[in-house]
Amino acid sequence: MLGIKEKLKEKVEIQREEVTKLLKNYGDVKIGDITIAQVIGGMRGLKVLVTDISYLDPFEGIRYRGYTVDEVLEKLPKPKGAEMPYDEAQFYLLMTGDIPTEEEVREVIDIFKEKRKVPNYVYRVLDSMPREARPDVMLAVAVGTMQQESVFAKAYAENKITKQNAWEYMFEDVLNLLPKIPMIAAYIYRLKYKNNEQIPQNPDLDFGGNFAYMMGIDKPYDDFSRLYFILLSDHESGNVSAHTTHLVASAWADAYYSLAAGINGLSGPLHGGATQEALKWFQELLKKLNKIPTKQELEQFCWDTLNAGQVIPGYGHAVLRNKDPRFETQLKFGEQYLANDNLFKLVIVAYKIVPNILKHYTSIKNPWPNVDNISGTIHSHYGIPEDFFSVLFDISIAIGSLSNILWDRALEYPIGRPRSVTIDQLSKFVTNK
Ligand code: CMX
Repeated sequence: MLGIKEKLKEKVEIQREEVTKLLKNYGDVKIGDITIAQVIGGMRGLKVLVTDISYLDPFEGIRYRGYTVDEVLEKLPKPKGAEMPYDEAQFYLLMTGDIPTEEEVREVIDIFKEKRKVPNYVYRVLDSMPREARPDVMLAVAVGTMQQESVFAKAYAENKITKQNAWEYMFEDVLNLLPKIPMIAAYIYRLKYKNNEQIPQNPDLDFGGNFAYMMGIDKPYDDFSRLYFILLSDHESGNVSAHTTHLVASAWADAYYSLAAGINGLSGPLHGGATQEALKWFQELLKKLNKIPTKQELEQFCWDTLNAGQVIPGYGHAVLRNKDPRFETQLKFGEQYLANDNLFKLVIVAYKIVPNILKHYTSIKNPWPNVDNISGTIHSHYGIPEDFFSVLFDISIAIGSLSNILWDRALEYPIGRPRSVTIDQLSKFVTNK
């Protein structure tokens, strides 16, 4: 068996040749045009990034290295007795493009276990932060604090890095950093919400299983953690957090700086915060009626939201034009384990009614529930407070973003630096037409 590093070495050589060929022979081939609406509209729809880690098909949904959500859940190896695959297997898939064998995933699990011990100074920093600090701020601070561990930064300072070997140092940083993220996240959770009563790690457990264990939440939360971290691991590299991580890394910042930036990028209410908004909407509805609403009552609540000039959170998508398989998969989990939860019942009732209203009375392009529609309901079922949701999302994006920046280094992608225009220049462009 080739170890993950050797396998990557082989793949990096092949992909480098491909990129060199494309640049040398076809560098001036046009793949699209830019409109004023796209420039002003957050580059929506513009294909200006390259990544092989995942691809978001507007109709099929996300494909991780070419595999659909269902294929990933079916093909990746699972811990004994578990229903969901190892997150380590998803990491292997995103990194190498291959579904790992049991033996291959075992290597990653062993490496992760060996590297997951968090330096003591990180705990001291976290302990000294105000208890009011948001948990995702604490996570970003912890990751930034560990930057001094960066093998890449040290090698750079010692003039050891070349364009050719840069990815190998990045790889070491990724392997050192990723297994620590759920450990730190669970520590922050217990520090903030459980009176700092910490639960030591369980050396027998995997990435997701150990996270659930350290959080102190019983089965099947271990399986939900594994599932959630896989589903949210990557959604192309254009979303704010993945894009931020990539951009910061493009200036040859190490994995610690880059991921800390990505964690900050996730914090906004329009991105990582949407899970909270969707949960709040369902909670308000339940509180108002104190029961599962009838069709008419739910329709009225939708109208109240729309008439107040607000969007209905948890519906719609900037790219997807069909049902989100990440919603559907969590729905199946909920049907199995949350059937008696009133909020979950509400998610199901709303699924049958809200898309019809949005389709007929707004200009929404995709009326179906998105991934954030349901995640918050499941998190809250397991007692997790709303302001911790973005930390759960951060653990997931660490898997995808770190895989992305490893490949950015391996394929020697240059620093990101788009140009800007002024409004005046745009106006002149139109009058000159
Ligand atoms: N409720 C009501 N109206 C909505 C709507 C919703 N959930 N989603 C879109 N619309 C409206 C838009 O406001 C827009 O109206 P105007 O034409 O009057 O400006 C119109 O429908 C067209 O919007 P769109 O092109 O379909 O959607 P966008 O690409 O502009 O925005 C998104 C996408 C997700 C920001 C938007 O659907 C939204 O605000 N949804 C609610 C918040 C949410 O659930 N966010 C999580 C996104 C999940 C993810 O990114 O993964």
